[in-house]
This record gives sequence, C-alpha cells and structure tokens, in this order.
Amino acid sequence: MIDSPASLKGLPEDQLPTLAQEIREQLIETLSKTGGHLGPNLGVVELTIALHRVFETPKDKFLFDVSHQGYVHKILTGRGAQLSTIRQHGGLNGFLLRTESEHDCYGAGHAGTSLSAALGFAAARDQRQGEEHVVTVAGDAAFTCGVSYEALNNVAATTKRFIVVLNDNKWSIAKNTGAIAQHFNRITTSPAYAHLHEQAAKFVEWIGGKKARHLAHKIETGVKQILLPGVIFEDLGFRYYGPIDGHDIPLLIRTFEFLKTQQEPVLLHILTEKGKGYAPALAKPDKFHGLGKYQPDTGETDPSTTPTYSEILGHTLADFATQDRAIVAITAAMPTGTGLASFAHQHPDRFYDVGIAEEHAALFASGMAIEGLKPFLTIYSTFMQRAFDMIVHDIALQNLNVRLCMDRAGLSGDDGPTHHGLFDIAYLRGIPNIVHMQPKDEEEFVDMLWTMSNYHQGPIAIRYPRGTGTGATPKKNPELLEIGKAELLREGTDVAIFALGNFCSVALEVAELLERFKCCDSRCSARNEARSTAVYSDTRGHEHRSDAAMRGYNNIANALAQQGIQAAVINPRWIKPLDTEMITRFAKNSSLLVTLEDHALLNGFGTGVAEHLSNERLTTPLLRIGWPDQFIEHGSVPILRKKYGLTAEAIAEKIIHALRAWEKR
Ligand SMILES: Cc1ncc(C[n+]2csc(CCOP(=O)(O)OP(=O)(O)O)c2C)c(N)n1
Repeated sequence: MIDSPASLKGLPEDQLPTLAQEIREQLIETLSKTGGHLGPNLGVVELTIALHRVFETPKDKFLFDVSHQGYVHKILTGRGAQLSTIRQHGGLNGFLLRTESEHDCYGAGHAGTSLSAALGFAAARDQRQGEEHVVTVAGDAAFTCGVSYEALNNVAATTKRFIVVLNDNKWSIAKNTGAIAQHFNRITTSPAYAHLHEQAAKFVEWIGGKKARHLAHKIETGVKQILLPGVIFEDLGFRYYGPIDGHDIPLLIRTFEFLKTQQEPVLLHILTEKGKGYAPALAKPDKFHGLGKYQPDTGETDPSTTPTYSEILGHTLADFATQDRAIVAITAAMPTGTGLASFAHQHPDRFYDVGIAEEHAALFASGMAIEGLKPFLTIYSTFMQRAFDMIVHDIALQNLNVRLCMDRAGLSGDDGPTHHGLFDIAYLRGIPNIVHMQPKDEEEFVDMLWTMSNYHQGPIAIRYPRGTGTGATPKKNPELLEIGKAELLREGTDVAIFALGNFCSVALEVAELLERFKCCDSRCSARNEARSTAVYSDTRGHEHRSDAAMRGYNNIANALAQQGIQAAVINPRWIKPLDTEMITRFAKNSSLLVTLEDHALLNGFGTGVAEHLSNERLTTPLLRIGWPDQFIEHGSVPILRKKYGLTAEAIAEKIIHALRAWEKR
C-alpha cells in the first residue's frame, strides 16, 4: 500500500498503472458504502499519481479546485486507510482541509477559488525567493467561474513560475455549458488534435530523462506543433500546452518534469474521462459526480420514494410555467441538484444553466425581471453567498421582482462546512425590500412558491432544506399565503416556541415532551413515563443531562403548581417581515419565548425576534436555539443535531433549564 508520496516515488514506473488500477478499485468499493464524489476522482487517478511522482508536497503546493477530486491525493498522502470514514462524523472530510493533512495546503468546497489562491502562494514564494512549485488543478467547469478569469488576468504580472492543469472532462456536474466549454471542445476536436498521440509520443522522447533541461528550446519547437492557434490562455500570458491524454502516466510525468523547469506561467490542458474505469459512472457522469451508497457491481442505487424539496421545486415550477409564459428558471451549474432538470425537460426554452457563475446568474435575473419576466434564481444557500453584492446592489436596491430559491438551507450534513446553508438569513435580513420565508413542510413549500410567483412588489426569497421534509402532499391548487402572517400550530400558555421551517416538526415533539413532564406526583403514571424517557436517554450516554432535566422538571412542575408545561408552537413562515403581532401576543402571555432555526444563531431568525422584543420593550425571556457561532464540521444531520443540542430531547431540556433560571430570579 502506498501511504506517502515518498513510497510512491520508490515504485518502479512500470508499476504505476497497476497502482492506478488498485486505487480505482479502492475508490469504487469504498465509496459504494460511504457515498462521495466517485466520477471526478476516477478521472484524476493518473494525474494525481504523476503529480506526486514529480513534485514534492508539502514543500510544493497543490491546489485542487472545489477539491472534490482530492480523494486520490488523500490516498497518496497517508490517508488511504481512512478512506472508509470519508464524509462521516470524525472521519475524513470530503474535500481538502488544511487541518486534515500537511499535504492539503488549501481547503475548498466552492468552485473557482484555486487559481487566485494559488497565485497568492506563488507571489508569497517569489517575495521570499523560494524554490517551491505551485500547481493548481482546475476542471473545465472551473473556467466558467468569473473569478478564475480574475486570477488569470493577474498571473503574468505577478509571477513567472506558475503551473495550471486544466482537467477537461467536458462535464461540470451536468454537461459543461457555454462558450468556454465550446472553445475547449473546438481545441480537442480540431484536425491538429488528430495527430496528437504521435506528437505526444515524440514529445515524451524529446523530454525524457535528465536531458530535459538542455533540450528546452527543442521542446519549445516540438510543443508548438501541438499548440493550437487561438487558445485564449496564450493571450492571457500563459504558455499553453496540450491537449494531452490525462490517463497516460509516463506522458504526464515527462510533461510535468518539463513544465517544472519553465520560467513562465504554463497551462497544461489534459483530457480525462469522468468515471474512468467504471462503466456505470461512464454511462451516467452526472449521477456519479457525487452520490450516496450504490451497488459496486452494477452502480445501482436505492430508488427514492419520497420526493425531495428540490424535486418538488422542479415539478412545481414546471407546472406553473405551463400556465405562465413569464416564468423562467436559472441554475448555476446545478440542474439536477436543484431539481430544475424536470423544468428544463418541459420548458427547455425558458431554462438557463449559466455555468458556475452565481454572480452572473443574479445580474442576469435582474435584467430579465426589469423586462417583465419572472426569474426563479435557484441556487444552494451556500453558493448564493457568491451573489451577495448583486442581491444588494442590483436586485434589492432596484427592488426587482427576482425570486431567490435557496436549496440546501440549513445543515447540509456530510458535505460539511463548505456546504452548510447556515448563513442566508444573516446575509439577507439586513437588506431592505427583501421578503424571506421558510416552509414547515412540502405542502406549504408549494403554497410559498405560488405566493412567490404572484408577488410583484420586489425581491422574494425562500429557503428550504436538503432532502425530504415531513412527506406532506402538496394540494392540487396551491394557496396564496398572506405575507408576514405566522401560523399557530398548537396552543399553549407557558412557553411559546417559534420554530422555523423544518424545526416545526421538532417543536411539536418538544411540546409533547414538555407536556409529559407535567406532574410531580411520584405515583403519577405520566411522571413515571417521563422519568423512564429520561432513563432511556441515560443509556444512550445522556445520563447527566437527563438527571438535570428531571431536576429542572421537578422545580418547574412545582413552580407551575403541578399545572404542567404547556407549550404553544408557532410556524413563523416569514423571516422577514416577521409576524410581530403574533410575537407580541405570546410575549405578553407566556413565561418564555423560544426560537428554533436551522441556521446560525448569530443574526438569525431568533435575532429578529429579539430585536422586536427590544423595540417593544417586552421583557419576556427569549431562548434562541440554532447552530452556534462556529463552523460546523461534517457528519450526518442526526449526529450533528445531537452533538449540538438540537434534538427534541435536548431542546426540551434547554427549555426546562431556562424556565428554572427564570423561576429563580
Ligand atoms: C460556487 C460553486 N457553485 C457550485 C458548486 C457545485 N459544484 C461542485 S463540483 C461542480 C462541477 C465541477 O466541475 P469541474 O470543475 O469541471 O470538475 P469535475 O467534477 O468535472 O472534475 C459544481 C458545479 C460549487 N462547488 N461551488
């Protein structure tokens, strides 16, 4: 087993294809149990072997764009034995992480960041006259990101030693789109490329071995024969090489050996196959870009029965669009992830995949909105962060009717901190003109989409979680919801829980638990049942907290003269504008207000409630529950909710503690 770049360097070169095969088998087998980015990693096995063979991390710096294709790098840098823990809590992260290995010089998860960051490494090296190499690997879709060009625009003026590998497999998650993709396609299908293999073989001959340096000028001439005219990178100050076969290990090794001698920025264009070596992934590159568990022999996955929020969005918008010619849908390279694939299928002329270009997508939507179209800008909450300035300066300031649909809002789970959607309330709530909402279930989701479609007073945003909800079936004819009106789900006189979106169902469970803690007569069966729940929790490692809960329960139950803890549950629906009337009403009539949200606590929904209480000089205690002020690691949602005290049991305990603290004052 290769467990370090040094052991890789010790292998005879003719054994490297066997190593590549073993790595492929390990990826296919392991990811069938863990899920993960299979296709992209199968495509970079040879590339990553060649890079580690020629360069020397951690001295040399490798940056991988998005870094979802970094599993092979993990394997070759001592983490192969832990691959089976990938994307699980406490295990390897699905992306590169500076804290995970000294070989990960830069973390990522969002696209388009590698070129600029790598240029920063190169500039720092030049400042201190360092010798190390900086190599960045970016997929063809990374070149649909505007920020990649901001980097390219600065390279020639910044450094003379900079190596970019363009890993061209023609796929983003879906098929790569736009003029740049076509440009790459023209290069690879040009007649000159037909002779590539022959020329590449000569190239390897020329630059083979140690003579490479002395032959540099010859190589230059040789390479120029396989250098195609009009390649945009040349105009940006790069020496462009390629395209070459990205699965040919000797060719890659010789090429990198040559490129590392160059005193000018170089871009190597390699051609790879996403999913190389695994038929199911080759057949469906989109599905196998990133997926859950599958059957390793066939690639089959379990059929999902309940539709996800994303799927509901796609079908619903497609239905609305059949009646309403003004509706258009925009995605930034995520047609399947956002569910818009079904919209695209039904309304191809009103569907826009703009590439990984969230900023452009937002501006594009602005222009459409001014001209009377109804753009639904459908982007994951975490990626919408990119478009912040456009939302402020273009959409909100001009009060444009752009509909922002934020998928994966809340904890995203196994993808980890780069993908959690925990900040969108924070970044939207301070912007004037925006209406923002979150549905409690799928039925309300469709009502909200309908409301958005019929709202014409400015920007309107919806956040909804990854995966499925409660399974509530949407109505045939969706309802228009009154903006800023919350929904009372359950009456209660002691505590009022304002539970945003997917936390409504948790809050209803909390209310049940609180009710069960209501009697302190030791002969009472309800109390015994409550105590047995606490003891049951004990066996799952919650002993201390459950005891504390029982103590809290006793006090509160006494304080409430054995009346029990009656919790009202409110579905706020609207993050902005808040239903201030409802908040005031419960603030005046309850001992405690609670807010629950699948969002960062800082500047979240609860903050809005606190501001209202303060504005109205209402002194009712407020307990805000959400994700703490730190980046939340990767792991399954249930594990992380348990760890951070966001299960129904933990929330009930917090409420009892808060009531107890209030009682003591
Ligand atoms: C800003 C941003 N938007 C969207 C994504 C989702 N995303 C992850 S990988 C990917 C496609 C990457 O394609 P490419 O760079 O060509 O690499 P490949 O997977 O084909 O190797 C996309 C769109 C992201 N990571 N970051």
